[in-house]
Amino acid sequence: MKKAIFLVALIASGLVLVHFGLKQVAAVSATTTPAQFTLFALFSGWNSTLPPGSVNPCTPNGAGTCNPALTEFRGVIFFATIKAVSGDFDHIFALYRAGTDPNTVLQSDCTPPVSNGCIKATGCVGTGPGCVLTRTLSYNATIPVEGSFNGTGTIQYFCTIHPTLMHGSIALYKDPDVDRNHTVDVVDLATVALAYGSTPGSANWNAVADINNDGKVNVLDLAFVAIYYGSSL
Ligand SMILES: [Cu+2]
Repeated sequence: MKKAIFLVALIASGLVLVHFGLKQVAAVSATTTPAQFTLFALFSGWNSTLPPGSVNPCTPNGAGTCNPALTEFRGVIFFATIKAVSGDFDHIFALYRAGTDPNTVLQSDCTPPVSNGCIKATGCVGTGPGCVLTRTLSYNATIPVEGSFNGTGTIQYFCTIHPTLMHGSIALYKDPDVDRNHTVDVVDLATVALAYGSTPGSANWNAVADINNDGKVNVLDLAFVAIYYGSSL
């Protein structure tokens, strides 16, 4: 009985946190839709609201309208839709491993066999030769690595033609749909709640409940499941 009350309290606290506490995490969910996102290709930065053709960088970098910081989940295939913007230049969207220096990014990195951290790229978006107005690209992330507990995974995205201005990051969490039944539901919330407070070695440790992969199941993990509660993934 005590345990049941504890679980309900935990779930309630997670839901309350979503509304009042973890604005930062909530903001991420508000500007991105995990499993799919659309980026508009502008020289001044992905999703920039500056006029097409502007050569000044957008600000603030990482916001929803300037190289947005995105969130995706390990094992959940995401689909990127890349759209050309009339009046801007031609661009190529590419995913890269974390830590790639933008100054070294080249179109040729993504020509098989890929090199310099390139994972995969689209063809050209734009109106130039060989370009089209819309491209799509899908990816199934395998990080964070099982058993690593060194935080979320990260991959980067670039325009390989203009990598210093058109450059953002995607944070990769474990799937808040813990049981992978394609809905974040009460079972997922309860699974995280049961592992609450645990670290590797604890009797109630459950690695899949450590959504942000920091080696402890705490309010951040619970809140993450609560944020995506009811979502189909
Ligand atoms: Cu570009």
